[in-house]
Amino acid sequence: MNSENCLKWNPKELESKVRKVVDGIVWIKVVALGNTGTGKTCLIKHFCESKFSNCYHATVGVDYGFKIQTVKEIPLRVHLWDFSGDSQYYDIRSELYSGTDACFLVFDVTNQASFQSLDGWLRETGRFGALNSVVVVVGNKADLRSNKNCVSAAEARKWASTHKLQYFETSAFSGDGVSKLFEELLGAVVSAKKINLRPATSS
Ligand SMILES: Nc1nc2c(ncn2[C@@H]2O[C@H](COP(=O)(O)OP(=O)(O)OP(=O)(O)O)[C@@H](O)[C@H]2O)c(=O)[nH]1
Ligand SMILES: [Mg+2]
Repeated sequence: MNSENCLKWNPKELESKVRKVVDGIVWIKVVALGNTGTGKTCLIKHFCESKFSNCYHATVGVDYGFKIQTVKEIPLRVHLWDFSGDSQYYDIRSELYSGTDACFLVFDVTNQASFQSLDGWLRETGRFGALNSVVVVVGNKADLRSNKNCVSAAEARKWASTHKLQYFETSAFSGDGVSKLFEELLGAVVSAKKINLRPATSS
């Protein structure tokens, strides 16, 4: 900063400008659940950074990501809690559900066991009070649908509708369906919480 800019720089004015921006941002907590290896981390990485990795590094306990996303003209600071699907981390997960605004339950369309586990994940969601949040079901790895013994979209949709949940199909590999998933999930949170554009506060 040169001396001329330095003279123009007013800390109070700057603070008030920053406060206006920060005050206008609504914090949303989103939790990813589902068996190990279903692609939760990859989906979050794709949403936050538009990246995909073929390497599998199992999440240890919990991971975290965030992204500022504007939904229905409202800037949201989306906090993504990426829970490990491993049962050994149940105690850790149980401590971290509070304040959840939305959950997405992920299964791998090529893995029947991960689909059958959805009942258990839904029960866990209910046990920790997160059923009051927006919950959706995600069939991930749709790019591998040509594999044998896949869970059909019809079967998955039926399970979701039995539980009054919306169903999405995604591929974290190709990115198909990922934006739609997060747009609709966050849109539902905005509607459910009746979030409106906050008027800018005066300094
Ligand atoms: N082909 C394909 N592979 C995927 C997709 N999503 C994830 N994978 C792969 O599946 C493996 C597991 O993905 P992760 O995102 O780490 O799985 P996770 O659900 O976070 O697993 P945990 O952290 O153990 O609970 C990795 O090797 C990914 O590259 C996808 O949509 N298509
Ligand atoms: Mg993970």
